[in-house]
Amino acid sequence: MSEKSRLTRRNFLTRLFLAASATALGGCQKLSESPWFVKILGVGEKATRRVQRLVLPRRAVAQEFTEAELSPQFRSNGTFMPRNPAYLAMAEGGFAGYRLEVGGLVERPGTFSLADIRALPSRTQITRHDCVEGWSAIGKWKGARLSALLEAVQVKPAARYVVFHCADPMGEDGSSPYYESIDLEDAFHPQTILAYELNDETLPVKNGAPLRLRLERQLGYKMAKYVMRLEVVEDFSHIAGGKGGYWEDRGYEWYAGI
Ligand SMILES: Nc1nc2c(c(=O)[nH]1)N[C@H]1C(S)=C(S)[C@@H](COP(=O)(O)O)O[C@H]1N2
Ligand SMILES: [Mo]
Repeated sequence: MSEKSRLTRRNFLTRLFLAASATALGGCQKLSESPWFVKILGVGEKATRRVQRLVLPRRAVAQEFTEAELSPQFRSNGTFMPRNPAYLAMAEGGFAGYRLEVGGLVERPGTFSLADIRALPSRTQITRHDCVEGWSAIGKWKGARLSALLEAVQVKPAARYVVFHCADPMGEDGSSPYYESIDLEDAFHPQTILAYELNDETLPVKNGAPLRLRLERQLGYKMAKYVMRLEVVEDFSHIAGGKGGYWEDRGYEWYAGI
């Protein structure tokens, strides 16, 4: 989705909210919590998020499409082959040695093979991916529900975010691995999956093999590819640049709602 249409949608949501606040939502509980009405006028990322969460039901799902609407190809963006010898060796071996590490604020930290992940409750969804660079593609994804994995490891009460650590070193000198983070509300959303299939085939390396995040109500850069480790945290300010993601550390918004 282009910057312009995103802004238009943002304006649309703001207007929709303002209209709703004058009428249907007049008696809403949330409105009686008041002064945030003022914050909406601050039209920052937080305002967008509040408007989106208010206008759309909290658990709203992103639009899903039919097989007929699939893009002929799902392009690759950003890393298409991680410059990481350990990753490349694992890819050579068909990812037999792959283990997803799950740790941080969980009762039962552990590692999961691809077989373990495929054994978790799954979801298949045909959705549109929107990159901030202005291209979109519709793809069919199958993966383990992140909620099922988080239930298996038992998130501790202090937990607020899930951080995804990836195999691809970024930057000229490869010193900054790609990473991302989402809050628990998005982590437990039914369309949030750790995908291992794209268009009915094993996820290709160019799209993040063996496991990548799909999170359908945010922009493409949130959808970490080559996920190696999940870290459940209360706060991400101590990680890398402290802004919650590789691109966030370089100025992108942390909440990239669409
Ligand atoms: N690890 C990792 N994840 C990543 C990226 C990346 O370079 N490395 N690029 C992001 C961006 S900007 C987009 S648009 C999507 C692209 O996913 P695709 O390659 O399957 O099209 O992955 C996102 N996740
Ligand atoms: Mo992107």
